[in-house]
Amino acid sequence: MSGSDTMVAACADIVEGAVRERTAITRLTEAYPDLTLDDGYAIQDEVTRRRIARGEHQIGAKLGLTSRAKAVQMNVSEPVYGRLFSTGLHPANEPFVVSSLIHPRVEPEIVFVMKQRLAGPGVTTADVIAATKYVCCGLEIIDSRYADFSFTAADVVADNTSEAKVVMGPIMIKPTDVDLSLIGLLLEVDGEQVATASGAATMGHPAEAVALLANWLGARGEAIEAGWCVYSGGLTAAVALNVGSHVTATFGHLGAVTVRGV
Ligand code: OOG
Ligand code: MG
Repeated sequence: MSGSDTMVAACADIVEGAVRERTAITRLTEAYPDLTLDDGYAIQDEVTRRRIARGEHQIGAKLGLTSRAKAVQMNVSEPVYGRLFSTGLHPANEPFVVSSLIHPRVEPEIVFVMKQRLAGPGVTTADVIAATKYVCCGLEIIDSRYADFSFTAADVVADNTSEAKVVMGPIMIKPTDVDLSLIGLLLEVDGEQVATASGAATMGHPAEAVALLANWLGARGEAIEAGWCVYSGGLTAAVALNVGSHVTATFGHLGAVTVRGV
């Protein structure tokens, strides 16, 4: 093992320990101040490799920090990506046990379900739309393993971009049947409006974020695979999920999706 392999394995142990113990940790960049974004992805890859070896299945990917609202809230302006697993699917309408995670937050997203494999370079928004089977709305339940959700881009990438659970909305439509940039969104907590946005909040068009992912993965010899679902990034700042409260995102054309904390 090279020095950096040792570091990657040590950081993967730390991140996995936090998930297992449901206990927040300090940023990896405190112990490893030189940690780069590439190191972060190497750690994410190592944890992914271990999860797959334990029998989990990757079902898709997620973009992070693709909207200004998220970049401002997290104080990280660099878009990033993470991986979604079969174990992360949470059925719509089923109460969510808040104590199963460290400090869950919820954010509204537009979700792409792919019919064709897609890999860069040169993937455009139009290519993404052509390769998409349908789009729906969704809520992502994120859970940073870092105390107070405080991290750098390298830290959050090493932590699989706070991946925990995903909920999919009820209505599937063809991406050519709507202008995804103009889809409106109302986010409510316990019936009170907390934010509004439109699809354009993620990089001007949610498919633009998916194109970015296809180009990133292509550069690494990977791809967005047919059948994957891709969460294109929170359109608003994320909100805390508390016991006894519910978070509802209502989208134009795509219906509404709720998570209720218990
Ligand atoms: C990082 C995950 C960001 C998004 O949609 O922007 C993300 C975090 O905010 O903890 O999933
Ligand atoms: Mg997200």
